[in-house]
Amino acid sequence: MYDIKKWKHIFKLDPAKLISDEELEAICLSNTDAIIIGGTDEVTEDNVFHLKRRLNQFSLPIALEISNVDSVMLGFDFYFVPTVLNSSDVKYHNGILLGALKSFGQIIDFDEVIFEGYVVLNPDSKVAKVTQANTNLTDEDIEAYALMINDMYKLPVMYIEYSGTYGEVEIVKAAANQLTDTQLFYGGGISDYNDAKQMASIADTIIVGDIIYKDIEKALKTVEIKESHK
Ligand code: 1GP
Repeated sequence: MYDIKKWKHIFKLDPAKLISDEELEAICLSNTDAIIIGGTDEVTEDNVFHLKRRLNQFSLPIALEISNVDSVMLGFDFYFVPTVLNSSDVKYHNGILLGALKSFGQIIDFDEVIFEGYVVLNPDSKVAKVTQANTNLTDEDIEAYALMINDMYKLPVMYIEYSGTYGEVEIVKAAANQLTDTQLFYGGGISDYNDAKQMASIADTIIVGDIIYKDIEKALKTVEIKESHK
């Protein structure tokens, strides 16, 4: 069984975006710790299935981050289930989850399910718009969310999500300083090695997404942060 606590670096692939076989192979052989398949919109059973099938030839762990119930399927090593704590719509707290449990509750292997306490912070991102997230948060708000996740909900993962833009270091530090048990994921705007190194020095795990589709070489360089953590 894989130990997600040891993961320092994850590539997140959007099933709605095109990636060549060569690029996919480079991503999978890059020494990243895992692949997440996830996106905000146009995530369908069809495009998740096809991307997963292309990934099956590689031996690294593959997780599905669930954004809608229709695109959930068997065969993943992990299922990451977000709860967006600063969303103003209960659907993104537990509404999608309720639907998923009604459909799959009896067959879920809960050892494969990782509940992620999301805080979405880029107001211009699709995820912020879709979830109607209140992104106007102070360091104190972030600290309180971290306490909520670590000490009250006791979730395994807190995910600071700046999707599409590089985040504020002080905000990420504010979260990191409160967490004693919960693993801190940081994602958003990591576009080169230096960004990756900076966020990897604060968060437990960094998630690299968009740059894969914009500059694959730069994306691959971000994995080198693992060398300094050995
Ligand atoms: C998105 O946190 C991930 O959910 C990664 O963000 O696409 O901006 O790299 P980017």
